[in-house]
Amino acid sequence: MRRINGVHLLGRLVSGDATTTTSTYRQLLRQSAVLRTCTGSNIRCFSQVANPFGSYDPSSVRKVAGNARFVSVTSSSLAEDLVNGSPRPSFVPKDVVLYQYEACPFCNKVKAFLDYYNVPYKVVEVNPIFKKEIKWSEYKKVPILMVDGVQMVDSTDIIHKLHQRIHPENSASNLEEEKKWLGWVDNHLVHVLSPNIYRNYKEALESFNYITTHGNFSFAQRIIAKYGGATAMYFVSKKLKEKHNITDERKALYGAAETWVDALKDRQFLGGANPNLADLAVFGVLRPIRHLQSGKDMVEHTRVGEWYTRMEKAVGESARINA
Ligand SMILES: N[C@@H](CCC(=O)N[C@@H](CS)C(=O)NCC(=O)O)C(=O)O
Repeated sequence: MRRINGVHLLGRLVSGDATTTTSTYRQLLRQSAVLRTCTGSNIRCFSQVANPFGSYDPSSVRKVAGNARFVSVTSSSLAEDLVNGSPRPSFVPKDVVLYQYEACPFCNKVKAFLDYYNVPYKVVEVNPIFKKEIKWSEYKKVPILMVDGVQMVDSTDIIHKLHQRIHPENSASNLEEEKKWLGWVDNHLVHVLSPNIYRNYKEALESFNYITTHGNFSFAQRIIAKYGGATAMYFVSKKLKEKHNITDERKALYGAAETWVDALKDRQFLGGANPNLADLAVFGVLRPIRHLQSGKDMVEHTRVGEWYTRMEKAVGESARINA
């Protein structure tokens, strides 16, 4: 993780080269992670919590208060309130832990959000066979995001709630378009992926090679999962094709990519000059397949590549803080 120097950050703000308040906020969050002292995960398990952001530690907040003040001078769009007389950004979590499968599209949606906003997070890779890492939770899927000890589930819900915390001033604005495309990601785009990445045995093996080398598997599980999983998913993907009325999987993938580019209507991002939640969701779910054969084909045969490259730049480095 690149460490942001406070003087450098101030210089950029004073010179007006803060790019966007969002990117400045992203830097502050990273810096706060470097400075924070509380490292215990202190897990409290709530599957349904009305206000998942109820707690914070003012002592850790005060450490970034100086930088937060610069933000308040530069922009009033970042919500702040006072902690013992010091302004603070409204969302400075101390401890964020993502329980995930590395190749899971929903988990990658959450990671795209955390990376874009530079919310530092630790990752716990869940073993998909035994799932002992999430035994403590009643929720049996991933992603699960723990924010200062409070559980959040469901990728779209997670990014919505986090976004509200970061941009409370936007919560009442008209986000119909963003909502529509977030729904499209969950109801259409993700269903096109499996038939593509397991399209034939060669691609199914390529996918499982990726899944098992990046996932949490013992040596024996890795071998069994790679060949057993590839074979099983090759057949399962045929069923999925039928279930989602897909006749030609590549055509469906290219169609989805083109539909997305059309939705951009010549804008840099669906969000305009900067990505919105739908941009982050589409990017997140496509990221695990980008370097598989299906992703390469998609970029080669559609217009999605330019937007994807812009997104890579916008999202930037991973904000993950454990190896
Ligand atoms: N709607 C959920 C879907 C999450 C989901 O289906 N995750 C899959 C992994 S990609 C899962 O955990 N499946 C259950 C399992 O692996 O046992 C979300 O958006 O987070």
